[in-house]
Amino acid sequence: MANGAGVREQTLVLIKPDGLSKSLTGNILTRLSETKLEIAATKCLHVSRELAEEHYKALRQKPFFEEVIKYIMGEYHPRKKVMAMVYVGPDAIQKVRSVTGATNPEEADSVTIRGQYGRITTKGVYENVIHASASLEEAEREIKLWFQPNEIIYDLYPTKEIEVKEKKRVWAKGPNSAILSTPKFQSSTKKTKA
Ligand code: IDP
Ligand code: MG
Repeated sequence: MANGAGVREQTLVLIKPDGLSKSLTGNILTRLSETKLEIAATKCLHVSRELAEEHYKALRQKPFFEEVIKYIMGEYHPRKKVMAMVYVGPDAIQKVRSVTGATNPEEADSVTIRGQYGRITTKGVYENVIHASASLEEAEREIKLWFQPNEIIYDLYPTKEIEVKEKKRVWAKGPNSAILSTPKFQSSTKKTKA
């Protein structure tokens, strides 16, 4: 559970494909900025079936599971992607959940993000434009699922170093952003005051 006592927490936020397709990114970020929390990581990505099923594995037995998987993969929307973010700060989980609103957009308070922008489709999917972690445990699992340690500006959870031999795609010409994931960058961020 979230501790709700002003303790620093982190939470995963996803702007779902309906939010991106309806060009609501700015509106949603503005609403989230009311929390005064800090963004510690952000990226856009296509969601694979594997990632979608792992993210929603607690819902595997639900009758709407397949629809929710297709929804988060972008199969119902022209912008087949998700914007993933990590928000950090006091009571982050509860603060983001409260501005997000209830799961069912018809039941969500009309001043919340889901109440303002969500809808239920004719197929019965709750298209509620945003995901937010519901507990400390869920936040840890989800942040580790959606982000690598080097993609987050703070060391939120313990890490270890492993040797990997991998083929990597880099820019064909010009400066190489591979420098961003070198240990030098990491150690300089460790010194950053949170
Ligand atoms: P949450 O997103 O508020 O944490 P969860 O129960 O974790 O709610 O459900 C994950 C997502 O699955 C919801 O955001 C919504 O898109 C979808 N969903 C949940 N319950 C239903 C339902 O009863 N019918 C249709 N879709 C649902
Ligand atoms: Mg949930």
